[in-house]
Amino acid sequence: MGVLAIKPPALDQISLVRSAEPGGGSSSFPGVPAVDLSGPGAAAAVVDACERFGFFKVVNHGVPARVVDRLEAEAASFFARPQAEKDVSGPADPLGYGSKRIGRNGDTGWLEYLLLAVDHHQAAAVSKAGSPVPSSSLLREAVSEYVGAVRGVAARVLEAVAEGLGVAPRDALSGMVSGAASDGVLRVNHYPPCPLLQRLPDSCSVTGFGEHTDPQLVSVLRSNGTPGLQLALRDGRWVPVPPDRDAFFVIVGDSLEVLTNGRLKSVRHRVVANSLKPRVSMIYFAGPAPEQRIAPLPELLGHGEQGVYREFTWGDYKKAAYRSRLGDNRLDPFRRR
Ligand code: GA4
Repeated sequence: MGVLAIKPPALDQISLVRSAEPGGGSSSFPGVPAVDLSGPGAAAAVVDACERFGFFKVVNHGVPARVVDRLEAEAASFFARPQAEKDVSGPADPLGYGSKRIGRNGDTGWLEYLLLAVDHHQAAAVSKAGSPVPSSSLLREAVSEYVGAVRGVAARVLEAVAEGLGVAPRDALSGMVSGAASDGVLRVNHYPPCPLLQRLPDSCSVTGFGEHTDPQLVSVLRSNGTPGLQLALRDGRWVPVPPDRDAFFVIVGDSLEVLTNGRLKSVRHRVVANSLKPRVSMIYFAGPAPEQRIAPLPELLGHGEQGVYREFTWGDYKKAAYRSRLGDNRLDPFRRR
């Protein structure tokens, strides 16, 4: 507990984490696989990366840089506004503007964020007073344009997964997240610099966003050039993910694990604070319609074989997720014993 004894008061409530070993800490981690979705062998490469790490990055994705830069710039100007103005869009319960608190059950991190529902009819949240969130129409337009593009990346990734696993039709997975009733969410995170970090020992970091898995099928993350994202390898070791402003990082979520009967596994990941530079990330969470059954695809079950998990609907899983703590293993209660 020596570390906690020197914890500066401004970090009250925010937990510290043991730093990942520099440079990946492991000679057995070859680095984050990069996949060109339009290149030959993309489907096999996607499945291989998802099986080994639950994580990879998409390069040559075809999303114009101006679409990404526009959202990044609009988000930066939102987060630069006075606190009282931002608070009008909060608290995030579950959608809207949030600061330091994550979810409903006491999780905290060194960040502020916007969480927006991005279904096909709206690209925003609505405040308690009934006004659109965010209030800036420029930011709302930037969100719509960005989501329109990144939704396509998620669909192409899921098509590649289906193809790579030999599942038909091609849109067996992508169709779940592209329907009019699908439950897409966009999260825009701002991790301000945390200068207090310099007073902590090197072996220690401040939690930006605590370790967790994502409940949806896949998440598509883009960040600025500031490091902080880390992922847990299958053996439990944490490795830093070098930022790449030009790529999209894909994260396998719990629902895809169930749909593939555990062949692809969701991956624990977290963000640690940076002492000097702000980190901005935007993550699109590809979720299905609330009524969607989440159960193994028939091709992935042997004759008479039962799924590793009991089936559920996305709506039920989401409800259970909101009752959990960030770091909980949300799939465990559904595992057949
Ligand atoms: C993790 C993935 C997404 O960021 C998110 C998060 C959600 C929230 O911030 O409201 C949750 C978390 C996430 C899972 C458990 C619950 C709900 C915070 C939390 C403690 C938007 C999502 O869909 O699930």
